[in-house]
Amino acid sequence: MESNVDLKENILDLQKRVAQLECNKAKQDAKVSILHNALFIASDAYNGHHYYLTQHQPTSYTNAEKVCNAMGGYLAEVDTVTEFRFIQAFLRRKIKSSQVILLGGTDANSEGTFINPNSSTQGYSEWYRNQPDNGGYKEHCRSIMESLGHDIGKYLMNDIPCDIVNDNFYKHGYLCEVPSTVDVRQETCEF
Ligand SMILES: [Ca+2]
Ligand SMILES: [Ca+2]
Repeated sequence: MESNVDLKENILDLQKRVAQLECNKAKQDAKVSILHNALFIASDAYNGHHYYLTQHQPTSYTNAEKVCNAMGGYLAEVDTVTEFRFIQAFLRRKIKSSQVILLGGTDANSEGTFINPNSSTQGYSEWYRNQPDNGGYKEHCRSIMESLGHDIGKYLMNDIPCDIVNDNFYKHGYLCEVPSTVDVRQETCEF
């Protein structure tokens, strides 16, 4: 049987270890917060959600979706014209004209009918003239960008390939939508 002295030492030892773990966690949280802020630009709140823009190339719709899911949200889905105006205003301040930002929604199941996977609805769409055009018969994902041609200066939708890659001119990023109640920096821990 352990003496009271041994027990007291054990308790003190455990308290010290807990303090160390708490200190380590605080340091890790600070690092995660710095990295997150370096990768994502947060919008103001809109209708109980925040939007997180990254100009980090997603490589594919599926990968971008996974990152948004890990943050506790999904690729941004436009449900109403008011939401679209909010997103347009946010991107107008944050992206350059050669940047293409992936949104949620594909027409992979039925050509020409874009469905937002989180809401399972078509939501609200505002396409560029002659879009969606399913260019090369392979454009099944929804994006938003500033037009360089007709409708110049607008930020409207265009369908693009889902396995998007940067080229000499266009640089890709994506937009996540996360409920404001979620702490996006804590969502990657699962127990
Ligand atoms: Ca298509
Ligand atoms: Ca297109």
